[in-house]
Amino acid sequence: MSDDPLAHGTILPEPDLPNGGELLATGRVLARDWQVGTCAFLEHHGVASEAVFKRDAVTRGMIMRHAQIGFRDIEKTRRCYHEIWERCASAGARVDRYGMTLDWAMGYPLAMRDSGPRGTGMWLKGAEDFVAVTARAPVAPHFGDWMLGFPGALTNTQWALAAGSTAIGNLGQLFTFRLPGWDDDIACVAETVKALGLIAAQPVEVLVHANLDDGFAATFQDLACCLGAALIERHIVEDLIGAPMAHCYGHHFSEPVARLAFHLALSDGATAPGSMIYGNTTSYRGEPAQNWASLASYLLADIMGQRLAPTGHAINPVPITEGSRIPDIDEIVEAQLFADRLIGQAEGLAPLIDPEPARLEAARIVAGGRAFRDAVLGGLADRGYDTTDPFVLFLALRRIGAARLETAFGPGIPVAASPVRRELDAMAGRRLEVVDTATRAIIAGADLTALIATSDVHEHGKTLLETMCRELGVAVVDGGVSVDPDDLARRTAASGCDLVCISTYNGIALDYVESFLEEARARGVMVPVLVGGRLNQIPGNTNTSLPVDVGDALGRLGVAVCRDAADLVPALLDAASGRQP
Ligand code: B12
Repeated sequence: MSDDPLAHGTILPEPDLPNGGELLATGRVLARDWQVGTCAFLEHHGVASEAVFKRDAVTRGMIMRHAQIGFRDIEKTRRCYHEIWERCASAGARVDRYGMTLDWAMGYPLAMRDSGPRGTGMWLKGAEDFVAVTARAPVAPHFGDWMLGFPGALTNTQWALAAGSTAIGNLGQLFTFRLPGWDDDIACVAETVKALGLIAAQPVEVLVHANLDDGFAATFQDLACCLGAALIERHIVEDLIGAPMAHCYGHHFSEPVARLAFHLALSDGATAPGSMIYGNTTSYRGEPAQNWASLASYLLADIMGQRLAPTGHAINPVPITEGSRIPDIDEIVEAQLFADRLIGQAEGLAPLIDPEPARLEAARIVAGGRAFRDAVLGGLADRGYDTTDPFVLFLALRRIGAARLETAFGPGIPVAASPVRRELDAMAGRRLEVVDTATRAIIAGADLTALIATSDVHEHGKTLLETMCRELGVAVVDGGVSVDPDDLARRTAASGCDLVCISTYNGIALDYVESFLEEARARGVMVPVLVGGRLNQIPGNTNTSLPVDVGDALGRLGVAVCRDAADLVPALLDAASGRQP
């Protein structure tokens, strides 16, 4: 066995993995029966695909606009597909594309969808359901979440194509997302490669979308590695598979210079055209009025970016309520009208802005990104991976993960530090500076161990708690990301930890904690449990689209309900005091 943690035999030990070429061929054959159908957008604008529309928009100096929709209630989604477009139009504004938020249940193979867990999104049962939505208004349908990257990838892609969708994703999720209870990553990648074969064989251009922030970009420490990841995806999709690649970024890009710099870097050969620029949703914490300022700040950077280097990306005015729950129709319209006015006003503001610092940072990101791409592809080839096979590359990258890729192939000396890491360190610092010396001494002296885990892909809360624990002299056991409740109970029992911290965001807080406690009790685990994040859930047996807070119910289960990371400190103090002789 090799000492190299990235050795081929360590990362891909299975003797009979599927062959990428054969998977692509399986997908291509399906293009005889499954081709891009029509939808109100393609008909109204008389274009063959959204890519054509995007290039035309660039030529005309028009900035596209994106809105994210997808309620659990399909009728409501159909209604809003038309209503948002109509209300924007009657106020003289446009909405050009909708990102459709599918429920995670749709990521499972067809046969498992009825019995699997449900999230907060929309669930379409077949091609006719897709068509019934996209026929409602001349807005380009983009199907991204829970499509590519999951065992249901091929089925969902067939249905989306039939409904006239010419932007399909979300390749970013292939690298990081995990369906609850689903451990077969080979099926996730194999079905995705088949779907990409089908997309590449379409008679019109179908953009393969990847949201970088859904993938490795959220956890890389350096923006050069984020760009490098985009370049690697582009190489696999365009050079190896033959489909056009379109990138999206934005959730985590809070600093205007870094945001604009990343856009300029991406426009230098990584994506053309781009899908959309996501809203800087991590900046939505606080009162509504404060969040409006965040909306204006990131939109302005994105509008300037499209003026300086038009890429066809649609800008995305995310409603300010997004920080606390799924936004409703009125709020989506409000945000669109805000963006429309801002685009007009940005004309007058442009001369006040000096893009030079962003250009300089972009040049560093481009050089660092290309070096990272070459180091990753070269490093894998040297280790005997077949880097001409998309299946091998996707599976290897997913299994290696962001942290190990960055350590092995990253720049070493930072090129452009990622804003996420800096923000999390600052959040930890603010909470720790008020902890007095006596408290610190008690906690540090108690030799505590905390096991920290997440129920889903959101891992910033976990990183924040880990940073705080280390600063306070508490040992950390990694309980995992997107870990199932039974696995978490097993890890807790094995770890001998003094307390468990669960960070959960996907609207399943109550179900998740109940199952965890049941599994933990069965294993005789009796340690304090802290739960934080987004503590809500859609009420069972209803078709309501909005989750409700379940803090009280969680409290009744006997766990510590934490609304802030600062709640960690008294819990550690209790655990430490319990340990005092
Ligand atoms: C960043 C983000 C993402 C990133 C995550 C990147 C990553 N690798 O971590 C990406 C883009 C990948 C993402 C994906 C999704 N997201 Co998201 N995301 C967010 C966002 C913008 C920020 C959350 C965050 O990390 N905040 C940073 C942390 C540090 O701060 P905080 O959340 O305020 O937490 C504080 C406390 O709660 C505490 N804390 C947190 N956990 C714990 C635990 C303990 C024990 C303690 C003591 C304290 C504590 O620490 C913080 C400081 O006090 C929120 C919206 C928002 N503005 O909050 C949506 C949000 C959480 N996401 C949401 C959703 C729906 C999703 C998706 C399901 C969407 C989809 N694509 O289908 C996917 C998840 C898919 C999956 N596989 O699970 C919803 C959840 C809806 C709900 N439950 O009501 C939100 C609220 C957005 C929304 N309104 O729709 N997301």
